Amino acid sequence: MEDVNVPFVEVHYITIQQVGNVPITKGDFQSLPHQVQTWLAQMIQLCAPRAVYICDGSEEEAEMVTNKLVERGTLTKLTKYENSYICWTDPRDVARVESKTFIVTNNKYASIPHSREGVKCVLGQWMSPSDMKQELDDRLPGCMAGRMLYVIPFSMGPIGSPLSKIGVQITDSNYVLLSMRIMTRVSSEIWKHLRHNEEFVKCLHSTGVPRPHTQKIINNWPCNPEKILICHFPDIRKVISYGSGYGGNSLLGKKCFALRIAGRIAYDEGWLAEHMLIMSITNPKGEEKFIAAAFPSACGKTNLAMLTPTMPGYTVRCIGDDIAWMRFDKQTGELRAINPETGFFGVAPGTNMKTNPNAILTCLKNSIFTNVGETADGGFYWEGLENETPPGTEIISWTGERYKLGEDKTKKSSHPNARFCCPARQCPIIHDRWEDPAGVPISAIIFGGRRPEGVPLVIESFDWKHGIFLASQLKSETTAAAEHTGKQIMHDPFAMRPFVGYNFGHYIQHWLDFEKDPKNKLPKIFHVNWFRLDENKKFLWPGFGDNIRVLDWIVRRTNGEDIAEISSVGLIPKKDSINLQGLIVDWDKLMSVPKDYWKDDIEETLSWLDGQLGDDLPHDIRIQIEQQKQRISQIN
Ligand code: OXD
Ligand code: MN
Repeated sequence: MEDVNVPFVEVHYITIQQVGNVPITKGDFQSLPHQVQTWLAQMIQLCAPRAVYICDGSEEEAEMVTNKLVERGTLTKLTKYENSYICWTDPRDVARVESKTFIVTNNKYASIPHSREGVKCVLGQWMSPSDMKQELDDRLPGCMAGRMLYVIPFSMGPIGSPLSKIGVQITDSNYVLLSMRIMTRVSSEIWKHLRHNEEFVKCLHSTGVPRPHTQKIINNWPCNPEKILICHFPDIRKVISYGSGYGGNSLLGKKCFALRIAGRIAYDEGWLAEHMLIMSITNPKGEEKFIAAAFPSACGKTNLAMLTPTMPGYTVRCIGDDIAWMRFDKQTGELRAINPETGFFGVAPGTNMKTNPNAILTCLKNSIFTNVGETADGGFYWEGLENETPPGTEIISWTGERYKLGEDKTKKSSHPNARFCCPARQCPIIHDRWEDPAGVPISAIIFGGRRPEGVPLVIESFDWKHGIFLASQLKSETTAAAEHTGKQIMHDPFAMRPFVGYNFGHYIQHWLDFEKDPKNKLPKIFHVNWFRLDENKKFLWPGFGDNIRVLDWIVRRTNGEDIAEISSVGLIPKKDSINLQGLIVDWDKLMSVPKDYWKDDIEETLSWLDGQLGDDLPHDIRIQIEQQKQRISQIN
């Protein structure tokens, strides 16, 4: 496809350290790989920054940028910790903006499925190249005027690993640069790994606030909320993001590249890019198993990935908390996974020494906190830290309000989607193989969501196809990670609804197709639900560290133990086959499969999947739905 969004511009080669009339203040433009020079020269002309800074990933660079942001008031040092900073955004820029996120392809149905007439597709949004060109022509020319353009070379996955991919992000936000340094591998080494004409993922990001400003800048956080646009060109491996500085909208290595673009690359190349944590569990006999698990945003992936087991003798280690790139090894048939990221961008509220001590210990240095509260003595604070913070402590909330802890319970210190951003290597339980270029072998894949009603604690799929059906019917209560308001149960198949970069029907078929190669050792697939409520709206399951009990059951199933029985929705644990020592739980309520609930659920699931995917819904999934209907009708 033609490179639609960039009007052809002549590349002015190039006086020393100058592109056109824009000076290069740092780095050697001419030593960059040729394909990078060509793209950069076009983008520099288009965005018209005041100067260009080619990042090398060094500590001096971080120090220089941090000092600048502190001077300007975008970051404030948290004096309680080493090299850590707090940042409050413009309150209009606090979450991923799914409604402004698009996939651009010539063929609409390469991006989104053939939804039935009258149904609004929520599995991706498509825009035509010509419409997107208009949108971008309205935004990009001169969008960095008066600003520095940073060039960030980065690798998703260990630099040089055959499983890794290279990207280059251009941004006019130095907050984004600092965060990218935590979340990805930023280094001038990257240039050496880009061979002659080799493809790289082109990522352009602008906050959309050229100088002189025509709008008031709030909290020293430049953004242009009315004009936010996040667009993906999977055919040409490119992302353009405009108007937002926040998380998944602006750290383009994460959702844009590692899920939407990489998902499409994976489809083309025969592997998987998934919204999954990766962890290992070692049992008291010393046997270790690796698990990948997909949950919608803000459903506790980070907590699960770093779980502190309540059962003695078990060890959990973390490889990643958000994204897994996985491929079946051609020789051994194992499914091998890497975490392409190097940091955690976790939801802060609710995280504490009880729910996730390892996350707290990870972010005590070299971290950036966004939209959390600050204590008067230079610490971070958010809802959930009440029991670890003395009453009366003075808090400055993310909106700048001062109050004393405990005096007024209506005060909120943090935005519900406030985040910590910290280096994975600082995690006390990071696995010593977390950067293994060959990845780790996955024995089980778990899907889960927040399901207050009807859904048992754990279900094992009957087989691969049924597992993919379990993933296709994934639903969850909405959270604050995106712009949705109010609590509603939303479909989120594979926990990928906001993140898939191509036709969702093709995506499901891609998963199904792995069964066709007999060499592939297919992991077992499970569905879990930590969030079932009783009639008094109390959680039936304690969750957090006690989830090890369910993981233990899952691992024992991967070893073939006879501890499962058939239900109409899948295999569920035989009575008391989960170790519940020391817990009081209502097993029957936790595991029950209420006929009426599931009868409605399967009808609703069919109608939703059929409406969304139309004829793109794979035939195998329709068969699974029919089989489930029959099983449910047979419940007494
Ligand atoms: C995230 C998300 O930030 O899923 O990881 O929203
Ligand atoms: Mn996520």
